[in-house]
Amino acid sequence: MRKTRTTTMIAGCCAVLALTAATAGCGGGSSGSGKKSLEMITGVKSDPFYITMGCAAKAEAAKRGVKLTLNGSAQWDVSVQRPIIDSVAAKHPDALLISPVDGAALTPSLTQMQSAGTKIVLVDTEVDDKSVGVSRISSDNEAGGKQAAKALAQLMGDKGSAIVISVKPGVTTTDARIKGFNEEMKANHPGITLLPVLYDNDLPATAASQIQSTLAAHPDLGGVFAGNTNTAQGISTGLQAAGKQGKVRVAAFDAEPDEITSLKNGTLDVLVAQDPASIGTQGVDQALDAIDKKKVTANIGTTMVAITKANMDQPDVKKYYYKAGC
Ligand code: T6T
Repeated sequence: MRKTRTTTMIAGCCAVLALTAATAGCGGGSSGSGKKSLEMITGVKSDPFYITMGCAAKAEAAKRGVKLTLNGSAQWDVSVQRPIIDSVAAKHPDALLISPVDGAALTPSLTQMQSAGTKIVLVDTEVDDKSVGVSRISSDNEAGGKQAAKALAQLMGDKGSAIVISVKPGVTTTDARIKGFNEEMKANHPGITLLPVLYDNDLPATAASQIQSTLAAHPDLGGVFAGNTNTAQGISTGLQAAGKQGKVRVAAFDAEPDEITSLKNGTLDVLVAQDPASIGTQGVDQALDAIDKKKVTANIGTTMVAITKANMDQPDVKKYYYKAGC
């Protein structure tokens, strides 16, 4: 079923995307009796987005009187996440909340868990096979990419060249951001030339060297879209090393502490912040509803906010800052 969305925009680049989406869906349940066991596997355990999501999920599980065990990969890599899935599968949990690091490679492992009775809830990223998972909870990443393009084009005066640097192909969230960004630029900003997308494997050092080599090849570079936290960190470092901070405009996804610092010092211009806490909280609730054979919501879209220097101190914006710990 299609998501239903309402979008409320505020003028200028301080737009708030209030994307709420929900569709009714039906999900089964496994046991329903006794102490429920929930497991969570996030994309990268040191990533403040996933730390914020995990903290909220733990709090919701405690409030609901269930045990939630947090797991996560050391880096964004299928070969690292797959063994974690397999070790969690061996525990036969009632439910697994997972951010798969690839849209296809991990599907067999998840299908096997689901067939064995574990309820799968996809939080943030998802897999391409729509038969996997009783609920999918994430930002509307395509809309977020579109918002980033609008803000960057405005900052660039709708002219010059821009580049997207992101994680790696096959990450459903960042791929959707790039899609939304490119479609907006192509449809409404013909004065901006898009350079080929670069991928940094979620490594800030790679993004830093990529932005410096891009500047060397394109001295007129006017704008950058950073697809996530680590990419934004690397771009910020690279621009400062090249003495271009504040000269090349940057729109970035996420709002982890280093990005907030870079927004303050003018190296980054706009942050499209997500609501990972809401994703984590709703993930627990959907998992428990599925276990208890209650109705679940198949697709849930959470809100995002565009943060700039102008609005970053507002309380209703600060609540979107990601945490580095619980
Ligand atoms: O942007 C988030 C998340 O939504 C994405 O799927 C992967 O990267 C982050 O965790 C930030 O590093």
